[in-house]
Amino acid sequence: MYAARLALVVLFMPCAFADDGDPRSPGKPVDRSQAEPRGTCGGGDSCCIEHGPGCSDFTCCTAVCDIDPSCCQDVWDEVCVSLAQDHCGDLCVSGICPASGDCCSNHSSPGCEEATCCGLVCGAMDSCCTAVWSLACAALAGKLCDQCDPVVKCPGDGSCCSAHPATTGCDRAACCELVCDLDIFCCRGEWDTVCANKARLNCPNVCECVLFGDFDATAAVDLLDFASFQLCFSGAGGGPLAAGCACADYDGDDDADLADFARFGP
Ligand SMILES: [Ca+2]
Ligand SMILES: [Ca+2]
Ligand SMILES: [Ca+2]
Repeated sequence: MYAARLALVVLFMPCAFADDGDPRSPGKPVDRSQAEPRGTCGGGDSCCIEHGPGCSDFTCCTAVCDIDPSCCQDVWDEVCVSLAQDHCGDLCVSGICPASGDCCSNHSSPGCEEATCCGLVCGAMDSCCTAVWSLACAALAGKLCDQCDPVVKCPGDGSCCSAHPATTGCDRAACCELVCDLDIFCCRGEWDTVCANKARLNCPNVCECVLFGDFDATAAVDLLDFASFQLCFSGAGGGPLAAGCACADYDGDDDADLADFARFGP
């Protein structure tokens, strides 16, 4: 009897495994609609702003995706943000919004005066509503809030080393980014003398060379300068620059690579 029963089990086992390709759960179908969305919860950006699927607060994310699985499968869009505002307690609601201070520029108090913008920024970065409205908060407002002037992407127009109040940003990418990280006004308002001074103090090479590529200060870039550029060339991932090579670094990231060479014109 026992032998007959065993034979029956062996006979039917291949059929039990055959319908499922997953070796971890033989015979047990995987419910993908439940299994996959959870993988996107607990990482990535805040649940309170729009971005790709899933969000950083695991509990909030699973609550929202239980209601609308597309928030974990496709994109975390405005519907998901709205669900998070309704179903995630205080996560996306800051009690101090609105508070005093312009949302688009930094100030020494928490929060800012436009409620929606204040809530969006604090949803993405708590400290904007618990500590001070820092440059990082103002920069976030530039991305998230309609009323803030857009932040000019680097490089912009005009020399990094001198003021040009009519334009924002400056022409050397790495230097432009470095200065705007220190002072978002330089990429939102105007490139004033404060920005130019910050460039002089903080950007390697850019303000040490009067004319890019003119190593011998003849006010012209020629084949003699090209020979100097070759000696200074640090290659991809190279740097820091050797002494006397400031004129070989166009973008101010302390190397002389192909990006710099592309701007070199003897
Ligand atoms: Ca020259
Ligand atoms: Ca460079
Ligand atoms: Ca470089």
